Amino acid sequence: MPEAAVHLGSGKVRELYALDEQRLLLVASDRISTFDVILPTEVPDKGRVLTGLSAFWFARTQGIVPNHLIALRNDGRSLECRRLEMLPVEIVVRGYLSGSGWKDYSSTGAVCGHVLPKDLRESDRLPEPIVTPATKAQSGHDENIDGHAAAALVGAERWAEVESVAVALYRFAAAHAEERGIILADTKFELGIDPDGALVLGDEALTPDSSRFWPAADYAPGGPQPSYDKQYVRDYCESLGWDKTYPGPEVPADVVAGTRARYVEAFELLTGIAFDHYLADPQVVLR
Ligand code: Q0Z
Repeated sequence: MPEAAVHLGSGKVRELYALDEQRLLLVASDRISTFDVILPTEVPDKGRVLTGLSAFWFARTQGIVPNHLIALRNDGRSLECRRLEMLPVEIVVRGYLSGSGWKDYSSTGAVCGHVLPKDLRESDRLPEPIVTPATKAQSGHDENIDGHAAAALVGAERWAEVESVAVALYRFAAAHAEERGIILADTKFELGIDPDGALVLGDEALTPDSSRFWPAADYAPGGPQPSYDKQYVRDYCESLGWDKTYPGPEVPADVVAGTRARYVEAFELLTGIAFDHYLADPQVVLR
């Protein structure tokens, strides 16, 4: 008899279980967060969209770097994964200047030690993608560090490998997305080491929760861009004058439906697979 899954921890919108010594189960819920607060209202199938996208990318990037995926469960929201020794840094690759990258550039002209051209605007495309590591701070908010600090944490040789793998993953996914009308502005990877000492891509990959996806048709540098998936929820919450502290507001059905439609649209554009087809047979994303 297989033993029961042991709950190891909760992320904002995901749960982590141990299946045995070597395997984990990552389960994506339908919870949604905005302005770093989990809302009391769920977005139906959001967890399936994220899990399906992660599995899709894992299947297509194996030639760049091996990943932790063992199996996609037929609930469409759970991934069986190999247990890794996770690196103590998050690897963000940025092709555009947004979020904390824009903030740091505005005040210093550089992001994580990458000195950038002088005249960039918010959301501008960068001359080349940059790797901007961050440490997983206790406070919850990640702290950007430079490549030297990252190399000190994981070793110089390993860091060089991480940087080259991360840029290759970003270039592959950004080119794929651009052909489908979506800008991949930036994305966060979490990598780990397997028992043989090999670098392995873990966690979720290239989802709307770990990335900034922008609709290419509306791209207008010089200010912040609307988010592909969460913009309805953000706009609704802003319209309430909510102070962005717990508890967040309930979200009305039309805003939930619009948000769900955006997640589904992102899934369909990026994968080329009808979401109903995924629900009927999740394994389609692996083929
Ligand atoms: C991922 C996280 C979540 C809470 C640990 N393959 C792996 N090996 C070892 N550790 C992890 C992984 Cl993916 C690992 N997290 C992030 C995910 C809920 C925290 F679903 N933590």
